Amino acid sequence: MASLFDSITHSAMSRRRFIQASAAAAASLSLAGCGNSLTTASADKMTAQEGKWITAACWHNCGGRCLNKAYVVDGVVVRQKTDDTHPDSPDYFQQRACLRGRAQRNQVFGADRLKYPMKRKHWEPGGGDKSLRGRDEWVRISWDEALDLVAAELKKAKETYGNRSLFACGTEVGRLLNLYGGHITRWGTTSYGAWKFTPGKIGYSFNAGEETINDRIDLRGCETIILLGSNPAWSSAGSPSYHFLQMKQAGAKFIGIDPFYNDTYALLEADWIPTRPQTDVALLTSVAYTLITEDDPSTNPLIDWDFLKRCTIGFDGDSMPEGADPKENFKDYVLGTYDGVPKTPEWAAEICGVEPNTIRSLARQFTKTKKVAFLAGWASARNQNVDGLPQMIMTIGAMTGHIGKPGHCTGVSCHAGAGNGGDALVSPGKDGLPGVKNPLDDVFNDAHIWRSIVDGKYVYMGPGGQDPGVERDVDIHVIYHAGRALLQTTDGMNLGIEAHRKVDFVVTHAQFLTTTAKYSDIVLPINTEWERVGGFLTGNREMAIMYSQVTESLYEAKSDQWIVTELAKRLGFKPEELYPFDEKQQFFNKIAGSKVVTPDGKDFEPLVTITAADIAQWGVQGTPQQGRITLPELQEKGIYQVERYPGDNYGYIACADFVTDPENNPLPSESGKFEIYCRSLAEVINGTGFSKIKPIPTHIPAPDGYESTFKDWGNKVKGDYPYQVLNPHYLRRSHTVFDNVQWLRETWPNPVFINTKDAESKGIMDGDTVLLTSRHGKTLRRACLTERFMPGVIGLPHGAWVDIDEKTGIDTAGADNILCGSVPTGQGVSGWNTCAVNMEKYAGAPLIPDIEKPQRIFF
Ligand SMILES: Nc1nc2c(c(=O)[nH]1)N[C@H]1C(S)=C(S)[C@@H](COP(=O)(O)OP(=O)(O)OC[C@H]3O[C@@H](n4cnc5c(=O)[nH]c(N)nc54)[C@H](O)[C@@H]3O)O[C@H]1N2
Ligand SMILES: Nc1nc2c(c(=O)[nH]1)N[C@H]1C(S)=C(S)[C@@H](COP(=O)(O)OP(=O)(O)OC[C@H]3O[C@@H](n4cnc5c(=O)[nH]c(N)nc54)[C@H](O)[C@@H]3O)O[C@H]1N2
Ligand code: SF4
Ligand SMILES: [Mo]
Repeated sequence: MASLFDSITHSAMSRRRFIQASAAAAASLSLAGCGNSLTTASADKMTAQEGKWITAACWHNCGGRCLNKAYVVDGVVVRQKTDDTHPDSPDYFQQRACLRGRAQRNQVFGADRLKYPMKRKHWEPGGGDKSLRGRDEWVRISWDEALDLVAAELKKAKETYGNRSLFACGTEVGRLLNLYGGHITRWGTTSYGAWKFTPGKIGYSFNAGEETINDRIDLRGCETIILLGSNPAWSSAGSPSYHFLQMKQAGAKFIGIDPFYNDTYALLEADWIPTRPQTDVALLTSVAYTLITEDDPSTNPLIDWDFLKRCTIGFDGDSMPEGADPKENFKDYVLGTYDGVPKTPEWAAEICGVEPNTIRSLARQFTKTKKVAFLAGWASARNQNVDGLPQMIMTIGAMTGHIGKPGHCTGVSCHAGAGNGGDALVSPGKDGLPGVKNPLDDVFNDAHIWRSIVDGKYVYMGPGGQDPGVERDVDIHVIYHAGRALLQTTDGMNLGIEAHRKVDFVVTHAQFLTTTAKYSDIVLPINTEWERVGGFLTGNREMAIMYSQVTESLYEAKSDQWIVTELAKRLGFKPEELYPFDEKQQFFNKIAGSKVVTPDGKDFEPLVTITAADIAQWGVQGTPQQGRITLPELQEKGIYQVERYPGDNYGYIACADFVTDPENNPLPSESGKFEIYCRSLAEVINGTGFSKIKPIPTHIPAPDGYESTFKDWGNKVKGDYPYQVLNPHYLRRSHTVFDNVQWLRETWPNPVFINTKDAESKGIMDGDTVLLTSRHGKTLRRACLTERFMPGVIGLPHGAWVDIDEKTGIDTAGADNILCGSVPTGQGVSGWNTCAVNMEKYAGAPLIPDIEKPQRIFF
């Protein structure tokens, strides 16, 4: 089989014919179970046949959400298209797919799909030669053998070492292992960084801050939109950039505070304030200094004193909470009244790299006299020691009164909700499955997973990760991956590889030989959403997508639920103990429970009309109901979108109730107000033991931050790792997903972005192979020289599949977490966005472009 796919892959066929051939091969093999009768002629014949358009899932964590339709002929997708369910307009926009989504058929039907269960050649019970994990050969095995082996290993670990020896990640396997007595799992701040826990404490009612900004139609009323670390053009593909363009067309001026002049700023013709990673709190502290020192209520009103008085605590000595030292207020910290260090733009410039005069003019842009939106992405908060950043951002918004009013807001604009705040107007129901509680309370913090496994001890911070840290012993023998790409996407990948080579058994459910699969003993092929019963996807607040099954499961791939059900049987359970009803009934429950906003915008009502005939046709349990759209129509269209227009009932002004009447609408903080001085934040963080912070926002140097690039900060002598690297989320991928898709590899080569001056000083030319070294690991990439990353900052795109050259120990794929170490700070925040590195021209063999690397194809 391998030779068939090799010959297809490496033949001189046109790309279009290759895809058709590869796709047809996949389908014919899956339908026949085996066989190799494919010819390109048969592939061509298929495209001439009649097919039908089916709404196909684009189910990744990609920061967008789009309608993706597949033209299916005999189970093979021969074309794709996107939203044409209604004409496009700025108010009622189409949910248009990005290039990744449009290349989805190239992924699902890729020649590198895992076809059969596989066992590592030198694996034997107990592990065999564990050092071979990640570089062993693979042997095809039957499903029965694979499931028997996995069940036996789980049983052995439980009986010998107890359930605390099982580490697993994935909803379905979690369910199984909970039924089986429990397992250790993970928690983390993932996408949100410091926005995960800080907002709830300082007064924003939503952790993660997603509801802190106004909706897209209101934002068209802004005069100035200040973006801090925000790149919807890359990280919120689909429609958000289109909404930002409407704001620009309505007259908004844009500013981008970022180490990278990204495509969003270019699109919006934003003024660029180049600033170093992890130093935003310092920059914004000096913005506050400028506002305080330049404000004059009669001649130069910059600060909204009324807002500060009504809506905040801790700004000055008069507004401190009871029991707090009045000297610890924010204003006196900024002015240096008691510590003798005024936080002037000159003070900040040394840290953040922004010219003092640029800081002063930035500060003036926040003036209370204009309609300003201050919108931050999450990336700047995915740094070490930035737990105070959301508080600092809120403080600037509060000082200038840009919260809670039309045309004014301050908060998070990121992911699928970029540029469009507010609750979902339409949402699917729940699957109805009863939960299975985990009898164990152990959970590893993301930044600690691999160290916990290697060292045999970890810091337990309570079930919600918010309690004072307590050290616990732990002894992991099994790692089970069935969701997420943990080895690839958590910090400290070299330590992660060590952990994978330590335990007795590693198993992964996978669609391709991903990183977690590669370092496993047993790999179980899973199907994709295109091969399952269907489901819902949500993204921006205005729509929900209902997708359907596109094709049968390819080869021997099965669903996660099928696999854990088979394991449950082998572990002594009845299938219905795990799943009382099947995947189709779960899907139907979501349909029946879907809700849509009522026309007055005040309530929700059922979305879908379901008849007795629908229920009979689906073969499920249910009750007929009246809704907004019939089930067949929803299935046909694949989407329900709420039509919006200026002045409708669906607008959203974040925090408006509180700002209008603070006394009667208290915020969820301790004081009920925005807390510029936040006792609970400091208490929790100082309790974890990872960092020490004050109740007011202050810049705290990070273990892998800018200050760490010096060996002598006072005399400004650079150390062994003089550059900062950051990991922008990249167009080729959704994290790790799509990294293997050839079309996308060809389109986006995944280089390392280096400022031209830095490259010149190291003798690096465009296309040269560059070695990046951090104190945690080494990786190679080809250089792309640019003026769009500020000097001293290197851009290494997030999510490439690690590919270690076992002779040198160097990763050749540009995997970000090879460089980022396992260093939790603050409230267990993963600071994986930035670390300190050295950069040099690589003396070894130059890298070939990713597109020329062989695909990982087996059998
Ligand atoms: N250094 C660094 N690290 C980061 C980041 C960074 O900026 N820098 N960003 C972080 C962020 S914001 C996030 S959200 C995380 C994302 O981290 P992950 O969630 O781990 O990343 P994904 O690549 O989305 O992983 C999804 C995995 O699930 C698999 N999969 C797809 N469908 C199914 C299915 O039906 N069943 C099973 N079992 N598996 C399936 C995919 O093949 C893929 O391997 O990464 C974080 N890591
Ligand atoms: N194509 C693609 N899109 C994605 C994803 C993907 O993997 N690929 N992942 C999705 C997910 S789960 C998430 S969480 C979001 C993440 O989306 P974001 O959190 O917005 O992350 P990024 O896109 O990495 O970075 C956004 C901008 O922040 C800047 N930045 C980085 N660090 C700092 C800093 O310390 N200070 C300042 N001021 N700016 C900084 C970067 O240079 C970049 O311009 O993206 C989502 N969208
Ligand atoms: S933005 Fe996401 S959902 Fe939309 S097409 Fe791209 S990958 Fe798919
Ligand atoms: Mo994320």
